[in-house]
Amino acid sequence: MSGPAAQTAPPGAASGDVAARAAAGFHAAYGEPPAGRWAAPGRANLIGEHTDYNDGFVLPFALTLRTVVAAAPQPGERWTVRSELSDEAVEFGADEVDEPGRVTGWAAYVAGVVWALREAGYAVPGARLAIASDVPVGSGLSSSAAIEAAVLAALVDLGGLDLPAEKQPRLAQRAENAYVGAPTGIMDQSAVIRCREGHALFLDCRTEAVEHIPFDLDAAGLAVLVIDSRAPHRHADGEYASRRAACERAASLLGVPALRDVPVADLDAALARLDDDEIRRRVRHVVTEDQRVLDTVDLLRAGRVREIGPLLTASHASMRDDFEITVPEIDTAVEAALAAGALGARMTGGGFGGCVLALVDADRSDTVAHAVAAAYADRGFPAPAHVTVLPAPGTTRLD
Ligand code: GAF
Repeated sequence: MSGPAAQTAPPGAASGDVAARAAAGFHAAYGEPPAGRWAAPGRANLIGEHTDYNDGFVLPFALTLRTVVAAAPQPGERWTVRSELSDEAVEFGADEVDEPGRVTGWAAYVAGVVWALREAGYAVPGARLAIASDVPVGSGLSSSAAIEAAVLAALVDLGGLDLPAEKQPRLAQRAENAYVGAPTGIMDQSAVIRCREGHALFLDCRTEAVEHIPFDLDAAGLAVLVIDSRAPHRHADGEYASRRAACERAASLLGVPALRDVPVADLDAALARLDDDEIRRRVRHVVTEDQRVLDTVDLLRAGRVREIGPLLTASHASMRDDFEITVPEIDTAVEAALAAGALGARMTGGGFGGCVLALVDADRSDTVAHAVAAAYADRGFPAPAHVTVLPAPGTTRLD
């Protein structure tokens, strides 16, 4: 991502570089070229936040920022991993993998995938891996799902494992939930694995049915600006888990399997049955957010891309006021983007920091980015970063 004074990078500009870095990292670590390279993108969520673990709807798209894994088989049940994130290689065998908690830090995402494959009964090939990434860590763009997906694709191909792409998100999510210990839903892994270039992924998180919805920004003369708020994640893990617990409690109080089962037409009646105001607001966010996803999909299907702006902005207000997952930096970025002419703007991802996306006329992208930077300077916040993005493909084998 660029700083506020720099030009936004053309989408895809870093892709060749990151693939070359993965190959070079592999060669430097292991003294030979890799057998192949696998790329998985970061993602932005266009709309549908905290709906995935409520069995609801989401509409993410993949980014051109990617994580690339260069890999080759090695004998036995041993895995060696290098990452640009660390000077040290991490090596583990089946014993360490089979005991969640023994491999920690960034390597847990790799070990978690090996563990989840083994738990599902796959004969996972031993492998050497080298990881390079352009997906910023801790910005809410799914850098962890990108590692999981790229490693999974590499191991599936190297081992000739029978695990089609549509079944890979659940397995990668299992690695994240049960091995890494983050109680996330299915959105991020689905997005980074299943997205298509030029499309957003309309995912029903209960059935895992997908529809690839054309999201042609160029044709509409629009751009999506992703602004990294640079806000430190404040208690993000605990707050995420507590939102999830509140939603599950609300579903149980309402006697439904999940909040997805509360139709928006029945929302007022459902809210009247709940005593706790905080729980009521959580429910209102999830139920109205599911409807906003459906409305956004309808507009995109009809080619009315410009008209989704107000839905994005309404989603942000709901996250801010009802789900209470935004922070001052994020709200400042959204307000400044809208004041500078963005058609819609919202936080994307789990919340408590991370990124904002703004739908803008392509020729106003720099103006909006600079307005956000100026608002940050006024408030004394550290300068934000920004990049314009286009919907990119999901996990791919490069060579
Ligand atoms: C994080 C989680 F990983 C997703 O599963 C999803 O819940 C998201 O927050 C909020 O929509 O990215």
